[in-house]
Amino acid sequence: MKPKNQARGRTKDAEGDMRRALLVTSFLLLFSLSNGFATSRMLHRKAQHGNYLTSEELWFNQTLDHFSPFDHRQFRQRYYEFLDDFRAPDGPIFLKICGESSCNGIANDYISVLAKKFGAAVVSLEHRYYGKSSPFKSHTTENLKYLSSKQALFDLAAFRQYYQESLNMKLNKLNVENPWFVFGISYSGALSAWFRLKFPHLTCGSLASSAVVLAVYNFTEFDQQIGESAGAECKAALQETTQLVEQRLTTNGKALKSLFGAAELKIDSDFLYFLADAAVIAFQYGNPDKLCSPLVQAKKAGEDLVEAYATYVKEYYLESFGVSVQTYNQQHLKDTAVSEESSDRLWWFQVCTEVAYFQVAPSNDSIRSSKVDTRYHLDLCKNVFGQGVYPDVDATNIYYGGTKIAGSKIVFTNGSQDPWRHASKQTSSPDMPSYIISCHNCGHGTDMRGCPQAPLSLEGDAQNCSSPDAVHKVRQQMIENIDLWLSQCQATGRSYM
Ligand SMILES: *[C@@H]1O[C@H](CO)[C@@H](O)[C@H](O)[C@H]1NC(C)=O
Ligand SMILES: *[C@@H]1O[C@H](CO)[C@@H](O)[C@H](O)[C@H]1NC(C)=O
Ligand SMILES: *[C@@H]1O[C@H](CO)[C@@H](O)[C@H](O)[C@H]1NC(C)=O
Ligand SMILES: *[C@@H]1O[C@H](CO)[C@@H](O)[C@H](O)[C@H]1NC(C)=O
Ligand SMILES: CC(=O)N[C@H]1CO[C@H](CO)[C@@H](O)[C@@H]1O
Repeated sequence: MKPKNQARGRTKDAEGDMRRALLVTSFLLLFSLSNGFATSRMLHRKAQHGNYLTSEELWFNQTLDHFSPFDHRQFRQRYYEFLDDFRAPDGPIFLKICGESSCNGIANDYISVLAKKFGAAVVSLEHRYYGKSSPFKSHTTENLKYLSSKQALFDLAAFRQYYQESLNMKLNKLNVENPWFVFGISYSGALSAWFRLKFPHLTCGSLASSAVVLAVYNFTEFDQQIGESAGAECKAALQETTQLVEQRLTTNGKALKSLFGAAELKIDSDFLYFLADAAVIAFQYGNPDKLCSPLVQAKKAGEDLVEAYATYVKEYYLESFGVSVQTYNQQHLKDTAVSEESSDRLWWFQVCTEVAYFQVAPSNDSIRSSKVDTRYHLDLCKNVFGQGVYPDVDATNIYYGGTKIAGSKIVFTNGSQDPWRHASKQTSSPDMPSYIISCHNCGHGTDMRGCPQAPLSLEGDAQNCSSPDAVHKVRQQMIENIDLWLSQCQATGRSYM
């Protein structure tokens, strides 16, 4: 039985989604990245064909507040299903978790290779509030009170039950369960690990790719990793650029902001944060040379570093990568209208309440301006959401365990150049193997997305990673773990209810 209320989805750009998601990410993380991307022309130059396995929207009635015994309100939550490779009736079901951005389909990354290999169905649920899955007509702070990872995990559990039941009806089978496996990258990677932790009876295992499972208040390792990923020469050029920018900001800030196409950023620290993020993205998404080559060259030629950086920011970050400057504008973040650009505000709300990951400048040797500090982030939270909104990272880490997560059957992966990896699980433990993929352009979610990640590599093709072998080796481990855990799940002959 197909759920009702199907509507045809607009075909959108999977790369744009990715960008939207993670950036935000960078401001979160992540990726799968951030905003303004409704207009992300960039990646559109490339043929869009094949970027999604499906973008046909389906709808599910979801409970608004899973933790109230009195409130029975519901909202419509969007999801997708891809059954081309499904080995009916008892093949596995891969739940690919969508994170902090509009989820416009099931992106054609490495999941499609895995689905073929395992004869799996792939389903994907949009995260509450993002994209078309908002319970409210406006995103006032009051209305955001049901936006949390805890509610989102419960959404996934409820959806998983619903989908299994409707599949059983469709296939005319009773009380039998397919083996499920959850996947996610970045914040959704954390959700993937947490889902297995909190609902172990609902999934055979989890892939937690570049999963930011540790809520961090002052995330200084983030900037430090950028320095390491950049290497000595590029790092020095980036630091010199920051110094020059800080000087010019005091003498002629207006002209400086215009040079970067960012005149709308009235708050200096918003501008400095924007400039920091623009550099981050090169390492996070596997294009380090796009930033470092011109900058190091300019330095050697005695050219103006600020000019060289502005060219990178405009041509690569804004134009090609497709980020919109307003992502960094607190005025925009205060906008409570519901639209695709809401992701910025929504992710900041999660940052300001649950996970922080404040990307503050380390006290020594930082790349970013020291003005991007703890106070900047706290002021932003207060300005955008009101007094009293701050991230209780301790509560979050008590709830999930941080890097001491007491889960099982979770694969953690991280990319060597990815600044986010310091919020991921660092070491292997019994039943929770952790792998690092090391190469010059291995970044966020490289195991699932290959490199570089902008433009998108179809099926997560790893041929353009500086060491495709490093990626292949980790993928082989992933496949072995998925295979083992699925078979253990089937062996126990789970039957339903
Ligand atoms: C969701 O709820 C609406 C309103 O109650 C109802 O019309 C619709 O059939 C429900 N959809 C599904 C898939 O159950
Ligand atoms: C974060 O950094 C700020 C500024 O350096 C400091 O005041 C605060 O104590 C730090 N907080 C934590 C939890 O490390
Ligand atoms: C500051 O960073 C520099 C360069 O990495 C290093 O040589 C120096 O020891 C650091 N100083 C402190 C106080 O950590
Ligand atoms: C790898 O890089 C080459 C040269 O830039 C490009 O033509 C090709 O499309 C890239 N392949 C993938 C899978 O991204
Ligand atoms: C920074 C980080 O998370 N690194 C870890 C990635 O995974 C490998 C394999 O477990 C660890 O050795 C690294 O410490």
